[in-house]
Amino acid sequence: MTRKLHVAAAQLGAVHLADSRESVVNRLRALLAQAHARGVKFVVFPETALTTFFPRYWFDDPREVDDRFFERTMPSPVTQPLFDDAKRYGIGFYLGYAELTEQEGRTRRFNTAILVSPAGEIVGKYRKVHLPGHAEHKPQAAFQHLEKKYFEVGDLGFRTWRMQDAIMGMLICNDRRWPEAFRALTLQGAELVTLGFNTPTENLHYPEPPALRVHHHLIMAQAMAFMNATWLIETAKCGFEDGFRMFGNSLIVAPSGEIVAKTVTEDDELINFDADLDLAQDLKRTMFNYAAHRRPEHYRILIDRVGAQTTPQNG
Ligand code: ING
Repeated sequence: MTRKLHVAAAQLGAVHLADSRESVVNRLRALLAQAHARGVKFVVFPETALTTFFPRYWFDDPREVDDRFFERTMPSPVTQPLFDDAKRYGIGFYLGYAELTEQEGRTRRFNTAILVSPAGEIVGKYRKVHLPGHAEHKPQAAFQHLEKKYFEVGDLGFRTWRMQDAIMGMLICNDRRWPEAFRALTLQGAELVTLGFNTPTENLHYPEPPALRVHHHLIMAQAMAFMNATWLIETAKCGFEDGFRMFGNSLIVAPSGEIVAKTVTEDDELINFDADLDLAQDLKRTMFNYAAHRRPEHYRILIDRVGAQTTPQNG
């Protein structure tokens, strides 16, 4: 008997600076209702789903950032209705948000995602490890990418949880550019990797063709799913947020590396697929049988070296 899980990516279109959390939660609830109507049982929402992608802005007053964009409790009164709906529908979900917490006697800020069970309980938490961008103000740039300013590197590592008869792992956005992240999860048995993203259409560092950025997103998702023999759901928040465009292309990718569903708009859009969680069995038994084929004794450099150092054998 195959294990099936009807999954969905619930993509969000633009969330503007002026948009209230209530208005965003209502949009998330509408997507959840759509998912329920289609018989979906697990939904992945985007990264920082409750607010505009605020790392694109420099704010002089850190208190303003904390008050406008971070969540001190989850669920909160404004997000509780989403949890209640999911519980009523019996749907599990992944939700990305900016987390502010008092930990070890100081205020900590993370780019966070949680897994919430169909019973409405928070089963797992992940804090983004790979923070892209910069910490200093770039006044000449068309926009900022201040994740290194507003967030700390995640302190929870890469972990998996059993939920809805699947072993699930969580990542966030830039993590999808680092193979180490997927390997860390699938070495723990992950068979469904979930990832929300907010990816600018333009590259703030140099004039990279926007189509090339989407191409990179598509090839990474297919490659990471296949090379780790895992299902992969990647959900965008996208569209023009106060004029700053981010691309969509939310995806559901099978362990074969095949894209089985992709969004076609930069708006609120639901894509879904009834996933066979045992589809990867042959791959895990043969081609990507880690225990049979991996040679960690030759991977030491992956741990010992951070940046590239040119060290040819012949000097
Ligand atoms: N966004 C982007 C991402 O990794 C980025 C940042 C884009 C970095 C393109 C490098 C190149 O998709 C987030 N939020 O990580």
